[in-house]
Order: sequence, then structure tokens, then C-alpha cells
Amino acid sequence: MTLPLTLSSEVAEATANGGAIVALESTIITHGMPWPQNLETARSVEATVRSAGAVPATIAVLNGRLHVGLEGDQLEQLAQAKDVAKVSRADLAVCMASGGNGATTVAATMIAAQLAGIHVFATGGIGGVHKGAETTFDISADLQELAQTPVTVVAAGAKAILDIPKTLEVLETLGVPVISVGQDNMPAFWSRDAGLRAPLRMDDAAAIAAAHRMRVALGLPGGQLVANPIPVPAEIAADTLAPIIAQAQAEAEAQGVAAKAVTPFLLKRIFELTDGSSLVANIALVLNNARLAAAIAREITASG
Ligand code: PSU
Ligand code: MN
Repeated sequence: MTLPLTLSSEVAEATANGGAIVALESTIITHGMPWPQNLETARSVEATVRSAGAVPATIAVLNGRLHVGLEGDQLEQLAQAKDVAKVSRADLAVCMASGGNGATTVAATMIAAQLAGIHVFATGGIGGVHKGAETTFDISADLQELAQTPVTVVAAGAKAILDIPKTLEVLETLGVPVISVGQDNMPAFWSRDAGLRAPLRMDDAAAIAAAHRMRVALGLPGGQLVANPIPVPAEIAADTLAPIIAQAQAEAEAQGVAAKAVTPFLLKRIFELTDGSSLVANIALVLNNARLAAAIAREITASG
């Protein structure tokens, strides 16, 4: 069968001309942010990628077709839709085969990016090992994906709702390079410092692009996680967030929230408990990641 894959016109053109492209996920639009900030953010992320000299490729499943780059009002339709599935590696084929609509997680976005020949992807924060995973076994499929799909993912670290030390342990086991940008410590999504050292550090886009190319030359499967700290003016101190995260966590547990619903539930509760300031920080860090991802994509394409 032929794969129902559609490239947007600007992505098709950039692919043909060897231009720099940055993949963008859509779960953050449908399950990570409330309307209308989700649409505004998706648009400003695309604009940021363009002004940094690359082409944005927002990825989603629409009526069973895998779209790499959305046209016209597709972004708005997605941002307003209520019936969109959260699609990870396990769900992608079923969603497409049944003609459904799906928002891609980090894992599914990496799969689509690789199919389209895109090397770099920007998001907010990846999924990881949840707190209490020793009893729930809740570990995001994003980690396995980083181990097997060769895409460099720029995020502000793993979301602070996760168990960051355990997430780093699993990434080490899976052979995924975790590269902190411009500082020794890991960032923690809304905060710049997770209080523990990152496994690796690099200070600019050219160095990260060189490491990406070297992995390809070595024939290593899997991608890189680039942990880009939130800009100083936008950060929320880890101490301020810790009790709020703990409360959201306790509520999730008490209400029996499990599996795919955990991350969206926690993000929504933290948004409410911080009177929206978590969202302001989230938007700032996504834009910051889009800028860096565009620079890395340009470096990778410039050196063939
Ligand atoms: N980053 C954000 N907001 C989000 C997500 C990431 O700033 O909503 C999404 C991503 O799509 C990520 C997913 O892949 O959350 C992780 O979900 P889970 O923990 O269920 O694997
Ligand atoms: Mn999970």
C-alpha cells in the first residue's frame, strides 16, 4: 500500500531544495494548552521557526492522513477540535487506518519527521518516567522513541511533573544523549535548574548539529535530547512549583487518573493552581526551543 502521507507545499519545497525544516508536534496544541492560547502559540512557534530561517512542519493525522506541515486553516481546526485522539507510537497506525484525527506526541512526531526526512524537532518538554513509576510503571513512549528514531529533539528538559533522576537513568540505559545547552545542570521545564547535572553539555547549535551528524556517521539508531533551559525572565522557581506539582499529583492519584490522561490532567491542574502563569512560562520555553531547533536544522543542512 502507499502511505497516506501529505507534505505541506512549503515542506515539500524545502525537502526538494535541501532547506532547513523543523518538525513540531500537535499534542501540545490539543492536550497541552487551553484554547485560544494553544492556537496563538502554535502560530507564533511557526512564525519563530520561519524568522530563524527554517520551515515549520506541524505534524498531525487528519482524516487518516499523516500531515507533515499544515496548510491554511488546518491548524485552527485542530486547535478547536474536541474529538482528537492523543496519538503515540502505539496508536498511529490504528488512527490512520480508521480514518481518524490524531494529535501526535513526541514519539509519533519523531516517527513522522523521520519518514519525511526531517532531522530536528522542537517541543516544550518530552514525556518521561512519572513520579511513582515504581508502582504504576508509567514511562512515556517518548523515551523508547528517542532510543530508536534518529531525530534531534529540542525540549526544555523533561516536564517537572516527572521524576527527572529516573528519566535520566532510563535515557542513559537506552543510549540517548542528553545535552544541556549552555549550562552544566539539567533544566526542569518551567525552571532552569533541576538541581542535578546533565549527562552532557554543549553551548551552541553548530556543536549540536555536529554531534547529530556524527551519530549518523556512526550508524547509531536513535536521536538526541537537547535540553534547552527556559529564558531567565520567564522561569518559575522550582521551589514555588514543587508544592503545586505535589498537589496536582495527589489529586490525579485520588481520582484514579491513569495512562494517557495523566500528563494532560497534571498540566491543566498546574495551569489552574498557578492562575495561568505555568502557561505563560510554557509558551516562552516553546518559542525558545523553536529558535534553537531552527538554528540546529540550518547547521545540519548547511553541512550536507
Ligand atoms: N510538552 C508540553 N506539553 C505537552 C506535551 C509535551 O509542553 O502536552 C505532550 C507531548 O506530546 C509528549 C506528551 O509527548 O505530552 C507525553 O505524554 P505521555 O506522558 O502520556 O507519554
Ligand atoms: Mn504515560
